[in-house]
Amino acid sequence: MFNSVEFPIVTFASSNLHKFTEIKEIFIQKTSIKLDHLNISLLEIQSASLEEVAAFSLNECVRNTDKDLIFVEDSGLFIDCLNGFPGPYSAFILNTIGLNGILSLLNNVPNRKSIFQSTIALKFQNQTKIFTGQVNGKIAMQISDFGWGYDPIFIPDCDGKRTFGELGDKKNEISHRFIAVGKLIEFLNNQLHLVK
Ligand code: ITT
Repeated sequence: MFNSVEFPIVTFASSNLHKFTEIKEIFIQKTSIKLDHLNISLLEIQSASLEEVAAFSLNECVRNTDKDLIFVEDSGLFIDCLNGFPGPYSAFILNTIGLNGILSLLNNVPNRKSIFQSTIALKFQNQTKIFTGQVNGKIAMQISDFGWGYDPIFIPDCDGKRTFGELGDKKNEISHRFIAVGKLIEFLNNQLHLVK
């Protein structure tokens, strides 16, 4: 469909530059599709489902742009002993009680299991396609020095010792986002008849 000089461009709409940087890196590794960034504060509904939040944000975004290929991503940290809280409210909770507040809620709690989820909603030929990625892990006992957002307190099970922040660049090879973006790229490569 596209020749070597005319590659499609897909737009990622988000106010979060860290997310764009990570996604861009994955695109460079896995596809010839170009990634563009639309820096925009997304309208988010209150819902227990990241899929619903992402699909709503995407539709709002599409109404306000003229991009054909556009996606958004909604992430959430689901803590087992808090019945999945903060989940879809992760951004609000980080901005209010912060990482110290989360650790206080887990004071003396032995069950620190949690899941980091990434949910992507893509507009493709007037349809909404959803791609998700999840990583199991646990909440650290203290805040580590590195990383952004929840990275300093989330320890993925596949490492078991270091937080996402302490893993540095390796985070982006194993993260919830890496899994979801991989599924998105596989879909786009197939639909657009591209191979890396
Ligand atoms: P947009 O909605 O504009 O894309 P956002 O920062 O609000 O940006 P989310 O709602 O998806 O993004 O993120 C929920 C919260 O989780 C927010 O506070 C992020 O900083 C944090 N977060 C998301 N992905 C993360 C990751 O990979 N590592 C650490 N924290 C993350």
